[in-house]
Amino acid sequence: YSMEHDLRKAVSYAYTDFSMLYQPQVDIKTGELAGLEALIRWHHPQRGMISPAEFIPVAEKTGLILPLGEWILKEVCNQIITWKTADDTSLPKIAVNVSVIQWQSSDFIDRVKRIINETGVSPEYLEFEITEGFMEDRTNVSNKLNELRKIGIQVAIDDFGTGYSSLSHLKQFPINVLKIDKSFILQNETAIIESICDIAEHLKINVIAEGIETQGQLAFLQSINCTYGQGFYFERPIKAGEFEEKYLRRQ
Ligand code: G
Ligand code: G
Ligand code: MN
Ligand code: NA
Repeated sequence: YSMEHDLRKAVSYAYTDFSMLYQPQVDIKTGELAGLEALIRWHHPQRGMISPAEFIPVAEKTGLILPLGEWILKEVCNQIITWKTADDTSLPKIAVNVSVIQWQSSDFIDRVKRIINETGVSPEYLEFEITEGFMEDRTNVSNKLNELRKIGIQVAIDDFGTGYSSLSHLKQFPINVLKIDKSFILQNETAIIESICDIAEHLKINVIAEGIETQGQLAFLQSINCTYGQGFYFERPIKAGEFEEKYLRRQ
């Protein structure tokens, strides 16, 4: 069995073995829905569900992340349009994970613009989550971020605190959200969490704490006025239909 071979096949067979799940992000003070993160799943015909933690690195190594990443973005854009048609009032923004390999491809912005035009989605519903590695190659980082801002797409730094990022970049670049890596919340690294929240507040960047699993973790985040949260304590990643039933107002 070769994951690369099967992934190539799954991409060439019209992506039918992939699906997107959606995990709510909430306002920590009120518990209100503030956003969603789109997360891919692969249902392998023989091996069952394979985690993106396993297959995304293979997709990145082989370049398959480029067509797969386009499929993901189209899928989310079409989902936004479906949801907006059903309920125009309670749909929050949706965060899409963008691989550093996608980000670094020279036509990344063109691909994004094309998908937005083809689907007709309102770009203000979109947020891109990119890990800190995207700042490592400094060429065009500002240009690309400014292009996204012009289009109206927000940018979040994913897994913040685990990788390369100079604090001066946070001030220099137009970044909307820091997502505190879930390892800090899961291990109750209170000093680190509080420091990241302070930096974000001073720089006027929103912050989301990931990996909230317990009432104790939530209480700590409330006590330091952390604004947004995401984690199994609130909701697991769920199917589009379940999100609709639980969270969207019906007309
Ligand atoms: O959803 P889960 O916790 O299993 O995700 C595991 C890893 O896969 C995380 O690092 C997450 O960012 C990544 N991942 C999940 N969905 C996507 C996606 O749609 N695109 C990319 N590039 N990465 C994803
Ligand atoms: O790397 P990224 O932050 O995109 O990864 C998101 C992943 O984190 C998703 O695959 C999701 O399944 C997982 N996740 C979301 N909430 C929790 C949580 O409360 N605890 C743990 N352990 N994982 C979580
Ligand atoms: Mn993410
Ligand atoms: Na993260």
